[in-house]
Amino acid sequence: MKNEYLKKLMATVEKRNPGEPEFHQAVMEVLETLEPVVEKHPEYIKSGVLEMIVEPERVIKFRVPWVNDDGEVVVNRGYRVQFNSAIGPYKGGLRFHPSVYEGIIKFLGFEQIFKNSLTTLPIGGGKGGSDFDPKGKSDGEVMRFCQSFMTELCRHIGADTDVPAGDIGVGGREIGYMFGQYKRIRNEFTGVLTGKGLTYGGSLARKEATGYGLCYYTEEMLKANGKSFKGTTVVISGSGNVAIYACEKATQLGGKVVTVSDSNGYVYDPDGIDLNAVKEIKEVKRGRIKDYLNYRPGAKYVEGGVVWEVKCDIALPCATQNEINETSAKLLAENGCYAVAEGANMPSTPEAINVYFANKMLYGPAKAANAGGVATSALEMSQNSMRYSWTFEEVDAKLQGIMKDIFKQCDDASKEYGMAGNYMAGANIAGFLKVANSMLAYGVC
Ligand code: NDP
Ligand code: 2IT
Repeated sequence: MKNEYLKKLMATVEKRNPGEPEFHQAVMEVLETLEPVVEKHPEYIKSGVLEMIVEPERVIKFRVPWVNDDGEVVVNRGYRVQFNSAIGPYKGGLRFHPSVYEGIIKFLGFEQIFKNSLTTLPIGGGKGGSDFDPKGKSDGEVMRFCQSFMTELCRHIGADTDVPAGDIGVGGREIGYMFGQYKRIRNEFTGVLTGKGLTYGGSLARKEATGYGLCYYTEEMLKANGKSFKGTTVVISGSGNVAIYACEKATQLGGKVVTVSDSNGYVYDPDGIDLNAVKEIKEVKRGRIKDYLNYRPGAKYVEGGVVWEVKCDIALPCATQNEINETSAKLLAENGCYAVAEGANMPSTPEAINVYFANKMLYGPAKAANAGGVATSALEMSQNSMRYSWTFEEVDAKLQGIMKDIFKQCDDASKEYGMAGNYMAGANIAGFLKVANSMLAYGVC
């Protein structure tokens, strides 16, 4: 980064948010790519928009006490970062994972601002969660935790204020418990959460949306570069919500997915992943991916390995942040992988991204490529406001249109600022401009 103003701003962010490397990483990437924008438009500096955009509007941090099955009191910590409401109510998921701390929620909330802006829909940026670990907990324990979490969170959110959803560790079961508690305390039935069950206001295709959207975006990116999913070998990490539906759509589009993983290891199935087996292991039994061998004894399980060592054409990281480092990125490049598109948030380290560009790989950044989930959440909000629901086909068609539009925004912005093909810069710039122009209209606030 050469621009003196941006360098100083970055130093302030680091000083003001000590011990939060993921947040620094997310801000650094955006500020670096905004360099040509602020040079062409000094009004974003003079108005203080950049200084305001890196500071959350509000950070809420709270105690979450609950009782486990042994009758012991357990205390977790809850968070909601209401980052930016310039273009709509705060919107973003809740993550329940032991690694959650303020820096993780801030990085996710910051990225959400630009992602949500790219969706073309009126949603601001927010994120929340807890260091609670749902793994190995009974349904009763998860319910008591979710109820306690919502007992505090409910005073800060609302259908026109802040609308949480799922993320790692938060799926349909958790959303159900939280929605039930919100409804009970506030005595109102509104679209305050998305990702709800279909019998109580959920949208068809929300469950599939992030993974499907990722593949629609990737197909657009491939098409713009004379390629497609057809006949390719695809490597996917993770085996949760995003990974499962990315696997389903990539297969439907003609790719062969050969891996899925969890935090213990990965499976390699040269005949193509049997998705019904993965769905049963993960969505029904909440088991480990190692159990895949019970369904397909011919597959290989690699304990502690990373999927990036498997030869592929296309890589879709769908697990967690910084899961592809420089070494893994080099492995991908050496093995002939020519496209990486991110289902997870910030799965590539800055060094890995440099490897993609150095090897002229196509790179679909998270903010754009995984925006289909939150976009469909916004469609759920619309349906809740109308007290109406669209068919699966209607929602899926809207999702496809949105992902096409997002790719076009990335492509156009990258060309306008002289970085054709750098969709990361394009996503950051296009996402920023809509929010920044709204903030300019509001003045200092
Ligand atoms: P899930 O909880 O459904 O699945 C998460 C998957 O990633 C699991 O397979 C999990 O393995 C693995 N994983 C999680 N943390 C780690 C870790 N530290 N190391 C290795 N593996 C890990 O979450 P989602 O599928 O919803 O989310 C996956 C990613 O996609 C996240 O980055 C999330 O922020 C992002 N995302 C999600 C959206 C959504 O709509 N759900 C929308 C946009 C982005 P294990 O079971 O062993 O923990
Ligand atoms: O990272 C994300 O975009 C999500 N976890 C989905 C957020 C949402 O509000 O649907």
